[in-house]
Formats: sequence, structure tokens, C-alpha cells
Amino acid sequence: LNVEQRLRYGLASHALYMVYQPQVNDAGETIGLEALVRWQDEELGFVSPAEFVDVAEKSGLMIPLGNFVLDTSLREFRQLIDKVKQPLDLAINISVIQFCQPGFVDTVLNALKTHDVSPSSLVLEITETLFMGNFDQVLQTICDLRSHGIRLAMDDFGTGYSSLSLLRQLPLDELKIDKSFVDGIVEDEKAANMVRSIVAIARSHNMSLIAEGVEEQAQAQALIKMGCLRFQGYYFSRPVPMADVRQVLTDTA
Ligand code: G
Ligand code: G
Ligand code: MN
Ligand code: NA
Repeated sequence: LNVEQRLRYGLASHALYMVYQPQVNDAGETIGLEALVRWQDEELGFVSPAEFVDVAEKSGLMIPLGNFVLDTSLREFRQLIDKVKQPLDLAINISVIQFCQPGFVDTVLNALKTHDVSPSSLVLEITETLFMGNFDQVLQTICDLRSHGIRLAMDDFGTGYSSLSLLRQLPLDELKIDKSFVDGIVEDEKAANMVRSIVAIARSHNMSLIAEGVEEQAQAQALIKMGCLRFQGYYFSRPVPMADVRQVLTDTA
């Protein structure tokens, strides 16, 4: 079975959908949601986005897939914020293919306008693979997005190609501490020291911080001690469909 053909069909036949993982502060309140795409194919079954995003990037399907993600998550987010009072951010993962596509900023602004969502609620998650592209173009797009109040987060920080000198030159708003560092934070002194370093980098660059993949209370406690006060992970909630997010909001309120 050809994943690319199935994905093309899936995009046209509504086989893809979004789930949302709460982002929680040190008081246990949900302050944001990360949108994550899912695909349940009739023949292939459940396919991980780690696999099909890669296929999409290599087959010209990343732009339609990215547009589906932007449109669906902003529409569902709009429906949520109509019903709840607390302020929430929406974080959306952006592929380097989307980010470097001419007109990307307008695509995002149009999607925000269509769904009447404020740019100041939106965080775009980019990865270190972006640094392999044209630096001036990447910088221009980041500045353009930020001039509209959209925030930028560096996802999976510490696992990729970024150098501290590149980080220094790019105006980003948030660092996401990768799960691989959180995994060892309680028992592995090296992982703990990595987290301490990342906290120091975020502070010196005036960036906010969030830790990913928090699965245990002890990890959250260790993170708080080190100065990281925002978390995402199974300990707080798995990614859930938007219909279930309100229940999570009440549980964590
Ligand atoms: O949700 P999960 O942990 O299975 O995601 C696996 C990978 O797929 C992660 O690297 C995640 O960032 C990526 N991913 C999930 N949803 C999206 C999406 O909507 N767009 C892009 N570009 N990547 C996504
Ligand atoms: O690359 P990115 O950070 O966007 O991917 C996030 C991925 O991590 C999602 O696929 C999500 O399902 C997964 N995830 C989120 N929290 C946890 C967790 O606590 N444990 C594990 N194993 N995976 C998680
Ligand atoms: Mn992410
Ligand atoms: Na990540």
C-alpha cells in the first residue's frame, strides 16, 4: 500500500482530524493547547504524524496538509473560546516546507481572519531544521509574523541543528524543552544539567519556556525547581479531540 496515495485520498475524504494537548502552568491551570494532526486510514489503520508528515514533505502534500491543520485547528479553537472564559493560546506545528513557501504569512493571517482568532493567541512551533534554509528569508518571515503579534516557539529544542549563535540572531518567543531531557531529569544528572542550561538560555534571550513529555509529578516538581513553570505531557493530559477539551479545562481549573 502506498502511503502517499492513501494520504492524498485521506486529505480529500476527511480521514484526517486534529487533537489538542493541554499546556499547563505551575498552578495546574490550562493556559494553551498544542494542535496535533491524526490520520486513521481505512486500509493502513492509524499512521503516526511522524511518518506521514515526512511523506507529505517529500511528495508535495505538505502545503495541503498544512492548510488543513491551520484551517481545522483555528475553526475548532474559535468554537472553544466562544464557550470558555479563560485566556488560551493555540500552538500549531509548522513544517519548514510551509514556513518557506512564498505567501506563508498571508496564508496564516487569512486563516486567522476567516476564523476570527486574534494573532496574539497563536504560537507557531518551528524546528531546528529551519536553520538549514536561507537565514535571511527565515529571519524576514519570523519578523513579519511577530510584527502581527504571532509568537514563535522553537520545538524539540536541543535535539537538532541549532547553534547558540543562530538562536541569538533570531527573535523567538518560546523554547520547548524536548521530552528526551525531561525523561531523565529526576535520576540523570546530565539530563538535569541540560535542562538547567536551557533554562539559562531562555532567560538570557528573554524567551518563555515550556517542557514537553512530562509524565510524572516528580518531573514537574524538578522542572519548577529549575525555573520552568509550564508543562505539556501525559501526566497532565494526553492529546484529546476538541470535544473533550472542555472537560480537561474543568478538571485542571
Ligand atoms: O503527535 P505526535 O507526538 O504523534 O507527533 C509526532 C510528530 O509529528 C511530532 O514531531 C509532531 O511535531 C509532528 N506533528 C504532529 N502534528 C503536526 C502538524 O499538525 N503539523 C506538523 N508539521 N507536524 C506535526
Ligand atoms: O515534536 P512535537 O513536540 O510537536 O511532538 C509532540 C508529540 O509528543 C506528540 O505526538 C504527542 O502525542 C507526544 N507527547 C506529548 N506528551 C507526551 C508524553 O508525556 N509522553 C510521550 N511519550 N509522548 C508525548
Ligand atoms: Mn510541537
Ligand atoms: Na517536541
